[in-house]
Amino acid sequence: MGDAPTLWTPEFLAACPEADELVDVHVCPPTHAGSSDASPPNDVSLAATVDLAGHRAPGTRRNFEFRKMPFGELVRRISSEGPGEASAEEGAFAPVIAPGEKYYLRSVAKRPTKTAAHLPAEFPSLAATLAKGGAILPGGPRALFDERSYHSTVLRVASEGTALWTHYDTHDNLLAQVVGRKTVTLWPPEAAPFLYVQGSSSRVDYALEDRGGDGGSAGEAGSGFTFDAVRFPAFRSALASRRVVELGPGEALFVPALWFHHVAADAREGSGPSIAVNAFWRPARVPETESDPGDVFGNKDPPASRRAAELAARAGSALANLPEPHRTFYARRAIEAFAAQLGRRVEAESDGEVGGSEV
Ligand SMILES: O=C(O)CCC(=O)C(=O)O
Repeated sequence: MGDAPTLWTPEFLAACPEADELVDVHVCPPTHAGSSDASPPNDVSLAATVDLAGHRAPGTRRNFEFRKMPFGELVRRISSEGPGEASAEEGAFAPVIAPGEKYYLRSVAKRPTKTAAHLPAEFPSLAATLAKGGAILPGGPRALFDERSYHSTVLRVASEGTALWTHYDTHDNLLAQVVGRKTVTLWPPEAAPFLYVQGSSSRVDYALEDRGGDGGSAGEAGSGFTFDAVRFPAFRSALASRRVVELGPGEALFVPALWFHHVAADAREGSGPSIAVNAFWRPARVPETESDPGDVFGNKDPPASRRAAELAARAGSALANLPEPHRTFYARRAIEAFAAQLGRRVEAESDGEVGGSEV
């Protein structure tokens, strides 16, 4: 990681050549940890989690506002004690939403809808300090990936106490922590059936306990985290496969494609901001034709998976006119043929029921 972990002080970052460049920052209202107000279902606006654009549940509103500000201003906001609270002090910034608000930057390219983020292009001076380590940037002597598979390098700047919704990415990822500490919780792809996945995100309100839980819904406490056990009972089955990793400055974690991850910046008072860089690249055995050229965030499912989903929908409608038990009987047969083609077998239901809802 080169000299970055020692060099990237707030003063260094606020005075870097890119300090005047405008960046799009997610600004989240103060969290209402421990609030007794009942939140309507699907309302995540009170959670301590930043629901970055692509990871929100369909039909829910954002729990942040986008605000353009110079990079140097972001650094000064997240580095001051209690961001936004010091607005009365000379030189401090007025809150965007309210005192106690949180900030999160996921850097993007200058033409964000056209190309993926590339740290050496958007933050050349910061990239130069990382380059010596040679593991994170493309072409580095110790890079984990072939340059032809490279997708993007992203700067992540987070206020203390912010967390990202549990999600997967379709690309392999080296998450390099430069400043501050964070906890990454990982689940393997096989845990997907227990994670209530919609799009690329789990809908489970998973929260580390010292971060204020899940806004007052029925949680399962005592193991360092809470989740809503009433809405998400099957999540319990995912717990054994969970891996929890603490990352500190100068440490990096390989997050394989399709592994779900929940990322939480240190929430302890005074722990300060978390700053990380991650490199995404196409996994080695995924052919280039399975990458969507318009996938600037590295999280679009491959074309093959979209075709498979369309064919599955057509298979479903092909059986729609059959009555039960014919529909279930032939659906099961189709599933068995599909599984056999992939070298898998469909397990028989242990209770032996053949009702229409079981397939
Ligand atoms: O470190 C972070 O802030 C988020 C990392 C993340 O979600 C990712 O690398 O996909």
